[in-house]
Order: sequence, then C-alpha cells, then structure tokens
Amino acid sequence: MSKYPFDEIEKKWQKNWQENRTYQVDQVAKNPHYVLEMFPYPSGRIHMGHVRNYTIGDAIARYKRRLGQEVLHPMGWDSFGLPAENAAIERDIHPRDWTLNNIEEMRVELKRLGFSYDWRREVMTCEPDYYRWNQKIFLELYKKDLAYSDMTVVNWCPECETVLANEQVHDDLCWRCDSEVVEKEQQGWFFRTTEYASQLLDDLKQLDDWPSEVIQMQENWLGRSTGARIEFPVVGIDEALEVFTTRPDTLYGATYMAISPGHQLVEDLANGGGFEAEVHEFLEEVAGGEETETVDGVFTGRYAINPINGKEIPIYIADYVLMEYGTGAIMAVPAHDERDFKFASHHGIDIIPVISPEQGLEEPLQEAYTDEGKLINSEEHSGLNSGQAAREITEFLEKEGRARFEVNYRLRDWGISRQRYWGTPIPIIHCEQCGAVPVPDEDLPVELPRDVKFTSSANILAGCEEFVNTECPECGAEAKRETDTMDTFVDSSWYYDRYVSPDNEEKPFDPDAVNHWLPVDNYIGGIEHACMHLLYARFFHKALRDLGWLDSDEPFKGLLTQGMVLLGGEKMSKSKGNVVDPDEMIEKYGADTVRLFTLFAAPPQKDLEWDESGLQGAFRYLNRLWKFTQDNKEQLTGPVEEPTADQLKDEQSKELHRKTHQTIRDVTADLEDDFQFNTAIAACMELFNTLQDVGAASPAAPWSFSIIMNLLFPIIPHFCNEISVELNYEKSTEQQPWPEWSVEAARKDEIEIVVQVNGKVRARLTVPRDYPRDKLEQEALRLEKIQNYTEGKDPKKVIVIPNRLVNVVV
Ligand code: ANZ
Ligand code: ZN
Repeated sequence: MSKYPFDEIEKKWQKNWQENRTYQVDQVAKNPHYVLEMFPYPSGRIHMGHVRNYTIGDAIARYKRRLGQEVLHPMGWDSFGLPAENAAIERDIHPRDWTLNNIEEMRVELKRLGFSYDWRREVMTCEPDYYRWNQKIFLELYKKDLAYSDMTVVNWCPECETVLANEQVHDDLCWRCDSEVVEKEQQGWFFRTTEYASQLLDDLKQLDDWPSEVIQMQENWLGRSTGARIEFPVVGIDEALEVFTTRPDTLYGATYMAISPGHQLVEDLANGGGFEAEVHEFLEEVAGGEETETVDGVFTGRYAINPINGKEIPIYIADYVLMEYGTGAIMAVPAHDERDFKFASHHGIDIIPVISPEQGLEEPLQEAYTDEGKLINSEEHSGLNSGQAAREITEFLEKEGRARFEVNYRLRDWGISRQRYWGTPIPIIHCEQCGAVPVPDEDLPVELPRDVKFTSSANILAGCEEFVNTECPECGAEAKRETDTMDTFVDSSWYYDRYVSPDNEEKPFDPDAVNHWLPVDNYIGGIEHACMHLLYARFFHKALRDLGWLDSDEPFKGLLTQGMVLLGGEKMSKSKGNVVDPDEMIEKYGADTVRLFTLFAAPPQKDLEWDESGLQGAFRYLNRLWKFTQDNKEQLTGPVEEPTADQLKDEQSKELHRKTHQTIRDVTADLEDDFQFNTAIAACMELFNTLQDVGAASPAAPWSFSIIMNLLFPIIPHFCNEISVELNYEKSTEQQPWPEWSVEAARKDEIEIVVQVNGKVRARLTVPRDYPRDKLEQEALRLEKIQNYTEGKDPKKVIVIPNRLVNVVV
C-alpha cells in the first residue's frame, strides 16, 4: 500500500495549531457556540470509545467554526474516584501521582488525534483549585437546606470493619476478603434533588434537541404519579394510616392494608394486637435479610376503617411495601392490583371487584384486572368511570378531611457521601456542643491530607488524625472533621461552568461568562449517562440558578449520545480482552485515517463495529486523494475559482459542476440533520469518483477538488490543510467559510415533455434540455401508454416541438 506522509503532516499541523493558538477563544464572542464532550476519567490510556466520542465532538466544533461561530471547545479530567485508590493500595503509588501521570499520558494521546481544544481551559477536578468550589457550592446548598444529613444504608464488611462502595461489593461479597457484606445504617449527606423533581420533569419539554430516548429515560427515572393521599383510622388506638394511591377509584375494593416493616407505626400496631410473637418473628426474618416474596407478610391483629364505607379491614405488615415510596403504607385492592391479588389469595383475604371493563368481568377472578373501567360494587359511585370516580371520591373525602390530591415522584434525594479518600472532603466540622458546623469560607478549601496510609481499611481519612482533629469554628472546642468525601458525580455536575472561567479565584465561575456561553450547544457522550450524570447536572444548574449565580434553566441545549464501539459484536472492553489500542492504529495509519473511519463506519448515534479492513479502506481513500493531487498538481493548483457557465463547455464538466453543488447541499443537510457524518463522507467519495472520471483537465476540476477538501476538513483536518498548501489555495481550508451551494446550479438540467395522442395528453417524458427531435419521437413512441393507443401500427403523423411536446396522430 502506498503511503502518504501522514506522520509528518499531522505533526506539522498540530504544531502550527499550538503555536498560533488557533483554538483559543476569548471570554466574550460575537457568535458564541459551546461544543463539549463528556470529560474522561484518567484511567491511563484512551480507548476507542473516547476516540469516537471526541472525534464526533471535534468534527462538530470544526464544522461550527467554519459556519462563522466562535467555538468554545474545552477538555479536562474527571479525576477523583476509586481506581486511583486501588492503584495506591496495590502498587504503593500515591493516588494523586498516579492520576497526574495518567493525565500526562492521555493528554499526549488526545493531542495526537488533532482535537481542536482550547487547552488553556483544562480542568482537573482532583485539584484544590477545583474542588474548593465543590465545597463552596455544598455550603451554599446547605444554607438553603438543599444539602442535609440523614441516616443512610451503606454496605458494610464486618471482617474489614469498613464501608464499601457499590463497586467494591461483588455478588454480595467483599472484594478484598470475600466475607458476606451486610447493610448498615449510618449518617450520610444528601442533596435535596426531590425539591426539583417537578421542574426537572417539566423542563424536559425545553430539550427538543435531546434524543427522545434520553427524555423517556429521565421521565421514567423521575417517575411522576398522580393520585391521592387517603387516611384510614385504626380501630382501638388513636392513630391513622396514611396511604398514597394512584387509584382512588378502587377504594370500595380495598379489603386490607399493608405497611412496610420499617413503618413508624409497626410497634404501636403490634402491641396489643394479639399477634406480637408472629409480628416479631417476621420482623426478625426481614431484618436478617432473608429473601422475601410478594406473599410474605404477617397480620398485626389490628383493623383500619375504610373511610368510604366504614368497613373494617385487616392491617398486615408486608415486605413488598417499600419504605421509601409514598407513605410506606398501602390500601390493598386485590381485585385490581397484581401483587395485592397474590397476597390476598395466599392469606385468604376478600377479593372484591369494583372496576369492570365494558364486557364485564369473569368471576371468580383468575387474576387482577388492572385497567380502568366502570365502577361496580361501589354504592352511590357505581356506574361512574374510573377517572371521574377517582376525582369525585377524593373530593368527597377531602371535605371530610380524610384525603387530598397528591403527586409523587420515584426520584430520591441524592446521597453524596462516600467513605473514600480520593474525593472532595465534605466541609463540615462536628462539634459536641454545636453539632454540624460549616467550615467558614476563609478556611476553604479543606484539603485532602497527602500523607496517609493506604491500607485495606477503606475509610482512610477517618484514620488520619491530623485531618480529623480540629477546632470548632463556632465555640473553639475540640471537634472532628467530617471524613466522608463527595460522590464524584458532584464534580461532573458543573465542570462545564468552570471551563468558561477556569482561573477564577473568587468564584466557581464568572456569572457573566457562564451566561454568555451556556447552555452548551452540543453535548456529546454515552447513553449510559442518560440518568445519573445528566440529571444531577440539570439539578445543579437549577440550584445554581436559584442561588443567583446564573440565568438559564438548563445546562445542555443539544445532546448527542454516541453508540458504542464493538469488536466482534461485543463492546470493546479490557475485561473481555477485545480492545484495539488507538495509539497503535494512529501509528500505523495516522490520526486522519482513524478519524475518517470512525465517522464513516456508522452514524454517530449507532454502534460501530471496529474493523481493521475498514480502517485500511479509509487509509486507501486518503492515499488516492493524495496521489490525485500529486499526479495533477499543475492542473489543480490554485488560486481556485468556481468556473463560469461559459467555461463549462463539455457535458462532463457541466455534470461535475452540478454534482459539486449537489454535494455541498447534501453534506450540509447531513450535518444539519444530527451530524450524519457517514453519509456526508459517502457523498464526498462519490463526488471524487466523478471527478476522477472527468479528469483533472476539466475546467471544473480544481474548484470541485477544493470543495471536497472544504467539506472533509472537519473530519480530516490535517490532510485538508496540507492539501491547501500543496495546491497553493489562497486560504487554508480551515480559514475558508463553509461552502455555499446554489439551488439553480444544483438543479438537474432536465425538462418534462408532454406526449399527446390526437391532441390529448396521454403521457409525460423527462429528458435533458434541447433533446434532439428524432430522439424525442423515438422515445415517445416507445412509451407503453402511447403504444396502447397506436396498437403497434405506425402513426399517421408525429409532430415534435423540442422542449415542449410530442403529438402522435393516429
Ligand atoms: C391502591 C391501588 C389499587 C393501587 C389498584 C394500584 C392499583 P406508582 O404508579 O408507581 O406511583 N404503592 C404506593 N406506595 C407504595 C409503597 N410504598 N410500596 C409499594 N407499593 C406502593 O404506584 C402507586 C401505587 O403503588 C399505589 O396505588 C399503591 O397501590 C402502590 F388497583 O393503591 B395503589
Ligand atoms: Zn462547637
């Protein structure tokens, strides 16, 4: 295979970009446009998933610049997290050193791919000049009661006596010692994301540049339910049970109640109910973490009063009722809820159908009927349909003070406490007198101590006395620092704000700059972040807005979720041993080839099957382009101008000219339509084929070739820039505006001819303009529709008016 000198070319342009600061943008721009790729965790080497993600982003950034926008395109490092700590334990290297080393190496790799980043804005979340702002934001949220501490369940290894992160629990066993992990309650910190649940849902409507798939996933994650909260008095004690239901229309069918084992009234209900022993046996089983089924539960001996008909119904404790949702108690309607049906069948509880479909119900019920319908067995509410009944029943009880309409969300508050070293210390000091005291602003950042022992005990900070022991900022007494660090999703919830003013020492970001550049116009990353990262960032943005630090409602206007890179049909991953090393490929074929293949092999949103022969195909293509310029340098050399109509004498040149305009049109449309680089590249390849057929001597050739370079530039920037030098173009492709096309010139020069039989229009014919008489006559007579009239006989006469009509007289 012949080789164009990619190595030399790529190095040359990368140097040129660096020296000329080509991709640095000012704080204020006339046409600001923000292109952002999800920043990487610095694990050590980039993988093909990164290459794909960043190539897509880079091509978008380069395209937008050519449209005349000033593009902010930054890169940084999501550099806190567990692997650094593991490396420290396994290899006796400090997490910070390990991390900074990795960043060093990966930065070199990214530079080799020619990505157009403004490297001045690089952000590292593990450095105090970044994470101090996590602390500041945390404290501001704490002031507004949007951060709080509460009990939380953690994974606990009794052997190592330590809290484990979810990733450190493998099949319920501790990753280090293989002992059984248990759940343990302890204090932890939360962000009150639920405060924003309705806004997070409603504002999804603003995000019309997001994939509908992601919108759907967020809707499900937020999980809005509308219904009612209804109160059931308990017989014999002065308590009532509150439930949340989405189906108040089924209230007459509620034949028992069930509460979660963690419900606050469990003891009150059990005591004096007559089933104390059974209840406690059941609670112990549940607490012991035994697997439970939907049917597992126990009768408390107590009854509640159904507020709609005064009937007494038994109260059970059942493990299928979740403590964290609604009120932790339910009204159970076995006839119309599957879990309730199972439970009631097992425990011999009444099953009373109260909702019926049009065609009636088959009784006895074989399964729950869960759809809506008409009410039956519901006293004066019988005959109403579900929707209306739900409303009327709730309103009726509302007047009695026994119900109210309610909306519930599945979303929970965000637990941000991690018992790890390599994260942002939570800036709180615990004092026996004063309780949890915020670290004063002037004492920020609370820095991670460097000299700590990386032993197997996970909570390293807690073991570091110099860190833990301090003074209470309020009373001066001896006090202890919080030793939890923040979830690393906190770091990634606002890094895109930091990029706009990365050196600001007064604030996390400059509000004017953020208002100028945000929302991010094109955010590119994996679909695996559809819920957590993208939801947390949206929460942060709204909370920061309400703190008065920025103006917009949403951080990311446009979102592109790229597909995975597969090898042999499976996701490339170290654990599967099917990785291809990007460096090796760049070494062999050059960065432009890797970029070209990555964008050509699949639309950005779809999975991409890695295939070295495809990569070689891309390489051959670049070599063909290169050879074409070398072979035809004289003809192709610039300055180039679009040929005038007069210069386009032969049909082939006209065709090449037309096709070039069509290609500009099609490529532009492909990029405007969700960045379909693959079809854009295919269109350029086709144009090049035509150009080769027509030959470099055509008066349209130099211009047509320059257009191909112009269109391919966002994809293979080193190559196209080099050609612009080789061929002496007036400006490099990089500096030229995106080419324009004319509707006129792109239009195929064809016209429609009317074909008549005895003066009546019977058919139409599309032919090139100025099609000769004899050919027109021939083709008209050959038309099937016309032959039906002539019945194979020779017509009497054929009248031909070129460019207008053919009249066949029979
Ligand atoms: C009576 C009823 C009748 C219900 C019926 C459903 C069908 P979503 O839609 O997910 O919000 N529920 C309420 N709190 C619960 C908890 N803590 N644990 C388990 N289940 C709980 O679900 C709301 C429905 O889930 C509620 O409506 C309640 O059962 C149950 F034919 O109330 B329903
Ligand atoms: Zn104190």
